[in-house]
Amino acid sequence: LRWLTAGESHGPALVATLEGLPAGVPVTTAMVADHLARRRLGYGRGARMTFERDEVTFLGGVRHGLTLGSPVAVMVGNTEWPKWERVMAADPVDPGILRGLARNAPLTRPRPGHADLAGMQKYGFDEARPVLERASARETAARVALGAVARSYLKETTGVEIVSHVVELASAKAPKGLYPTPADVERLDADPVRCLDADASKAMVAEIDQAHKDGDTLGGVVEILAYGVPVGLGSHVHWDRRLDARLAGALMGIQAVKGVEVGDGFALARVPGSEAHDEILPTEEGVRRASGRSGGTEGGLSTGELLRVRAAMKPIATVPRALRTVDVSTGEAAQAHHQRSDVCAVPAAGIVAEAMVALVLADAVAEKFGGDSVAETRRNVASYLDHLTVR
Ligand code: EPS
Repeated sequence: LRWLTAGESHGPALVATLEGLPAGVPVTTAMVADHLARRRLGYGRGARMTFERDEVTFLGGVRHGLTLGSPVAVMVGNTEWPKWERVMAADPVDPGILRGLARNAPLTRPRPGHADLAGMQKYGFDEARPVLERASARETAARVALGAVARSYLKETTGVEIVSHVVELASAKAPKGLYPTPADVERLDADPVRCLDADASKAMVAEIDQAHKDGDTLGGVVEILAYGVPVGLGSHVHWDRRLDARLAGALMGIQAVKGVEVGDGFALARVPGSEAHDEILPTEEGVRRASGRSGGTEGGLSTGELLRVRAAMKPIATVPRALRTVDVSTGEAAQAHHQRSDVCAVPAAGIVAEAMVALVLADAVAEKFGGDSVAETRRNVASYLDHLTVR
């Protein structure tokens, strides 16, 4: 599969294309809108989440609810666009008009932790607007739109289902070993922080309330679980084919993510080998692992066990209690610019992470099983599973 997104945070729309899916994948506007709505949930998001809507339009690749095998193109409109149509116009605008617009004031006080400063230096801008427009996590709406398509493909061809939950938010933690299943998704989405444990959820909400009062922002950790992943996605034969490497790269590519773990990740580095691996047992259902420490990958291959990955998101860089910076127009010490911001976007990051995992798994499924129609892919999956040398 190949996929790309384009679009700025306050531009007219985000667009995304996905190439390489077979024909016959069920896809509807409503399906994508549902996932986009899930991404907007979560306690601690800023004002924009309440008044902006994500408007979904398929521009290609889908007919009467099914993919055609041609590239899928989807557009997510920014309903905020009318307020920005001159500031973000594609065509030149009279500088006199631009000067009079408060929204167009040059952003010369880059935020520590954001792409602002390094982006200005790299691309040769003297203010941060041209950088932050694309660095913004608004772009994740486009990924979630494609993720919705990828998960439908996964479900149809392999039965894979993806769930995410918030396991840490600042210092509040969900109990260890809590693995929500697809049956828990409704409950998770109804929770303000997408955490299944009621006490932990309350503690997380309290953290956000406190940070809000303090003019601060918070990060956290999300865990993504993929059920029904067949054995043998990815490969041990080359570094860039390893499924865990592909998942880590995809999750690290989410704005503000600073750490990724597969399975028990860093904790495995602290225990002896006898406590780090998942022993292999003969069972009535065939060979199974006795535990899930590896997170469902060994040697860069999926094992057929529960796939489990985590992503750690740092606190949002737009801190209301602004951090120290330099005004690049004067070279003087200053406070970073701040307009409005989310206190915490960790619950939304979980939805984005689901989309990234879906896209990586869809890519690995397409590579392993091929097929130009869903029916053909299914036959290939069934034949492979029927002929496994070890079961
Ligand atoms: C974002 C900053 C905020 C968020 C935005 C991501 O936007 P604004 O600066 O316009 O208030 O609302 O997220 C979205 C719009 C979205 O749909 O997720 C940032 O700097 O990353």
